[in-house]
Amino acid sequence: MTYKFLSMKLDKQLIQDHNKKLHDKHQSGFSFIADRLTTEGHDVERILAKIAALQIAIPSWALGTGGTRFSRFSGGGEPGSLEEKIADVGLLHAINRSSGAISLHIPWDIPKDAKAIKSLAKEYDLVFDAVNSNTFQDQADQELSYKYGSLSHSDKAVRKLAIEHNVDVIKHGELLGSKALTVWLADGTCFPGQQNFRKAFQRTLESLKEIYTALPDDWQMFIEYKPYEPYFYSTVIQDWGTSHLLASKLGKKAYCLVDLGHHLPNTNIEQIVATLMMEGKLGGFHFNDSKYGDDDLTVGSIKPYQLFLIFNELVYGMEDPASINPPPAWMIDASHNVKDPLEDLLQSVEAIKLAYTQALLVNKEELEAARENNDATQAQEILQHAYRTDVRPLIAEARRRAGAALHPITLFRNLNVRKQLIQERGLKTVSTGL
Ligand SMILES: [Mn+2]
Repeated sequence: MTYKFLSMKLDKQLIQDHNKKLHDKHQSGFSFIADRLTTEGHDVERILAKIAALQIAIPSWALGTGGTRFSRFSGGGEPGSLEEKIADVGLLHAINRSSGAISLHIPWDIPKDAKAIKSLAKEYDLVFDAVNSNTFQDQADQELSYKYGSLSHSDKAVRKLAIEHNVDVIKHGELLGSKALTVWLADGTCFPGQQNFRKAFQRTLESLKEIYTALPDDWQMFIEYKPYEPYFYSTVIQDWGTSHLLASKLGKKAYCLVDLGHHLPNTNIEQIVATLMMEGKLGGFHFNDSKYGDDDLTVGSIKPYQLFLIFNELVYGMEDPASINPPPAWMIDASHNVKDPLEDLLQSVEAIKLAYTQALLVNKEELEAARENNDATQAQEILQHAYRTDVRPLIAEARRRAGAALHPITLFRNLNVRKQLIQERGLKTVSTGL
């Protein structure tokens, strides 16, 4: 049985069989929570529809085993081509019906035949999310180096190369139906005095302006920020303020992108989200989790309460009728060094949906009243009442209705997917780009 055949078959038979086995147990759990929420005044059908509608893009680089600065341990059966990466995301989407988009990294995933790749993705019911440029490493045939920066480089010729690369990425994205370019700039310095901060910013702005000019009218540009790494003294776009400054100067198609791992320890990310949405400048979101830095761990594995608080602001921003913020683009941006990447991604999507659903349960009117009365105790009670609700049966029910699996990880394991992938692709594999 080939992998593709297996994936195509999942919808119709294997998932139904899996769901049938779990039906009774699921039904009693779902009835319990549905009754409770109805008693509390929630519209359960409305919540289920919202859960089902939330789609989270999977990046093409998250399907293989990642590594650290020291080592990389291949997990086997990793996708060696763009076609195989699409098949992997297709499988995830068939299992959870929540990962209906793939985000490509250029030049790791340049389609040889864009039309064929687009129709392959369509077979799996996938669309193409934001395309990502890469000026953080030199390509084999590259004459000039990004060692001392790309869009901010002191040499105009290097900046030109980086600009042309980004324009090229937009062209690849257009052929696939993408509508956004994500720019994550690694540019920065390792030592005090190495760079003129102002000049670096201004050069970056000038470079981004040229890229922005090449951006189609119905596209968005997402500007990601990060305080350190790969350079350890400064980065050109170090924080949301710098990202916002650039996005504001560029124009209405430019937005900030928040990556959860790109903050210094204990940063109040939910407050950043609130401010950016208030200004209509939150374009995209990269999910992961961390304990120390940009650890790229499974979403919700370390700080699920923080994720909930962030979603509380996201939901507030999305449901506010006066909001001027467009619907943000959701993507997982994580690395998998220990777990099976596909299992890790299923867990991450689940964690995002849990936090989202819990945020939907927050009683906004009561919370606002508590705030107006400066009642900190009551505000905490309201938030944690939602956070401590076990919403897993709601998410499972939304999946079931969408034709997906009640318990994705169990199904993934019962199908022996990884064993099959290893048989098909080999044990010692390295996913392209990793
Ligand atoms: Mn990111």
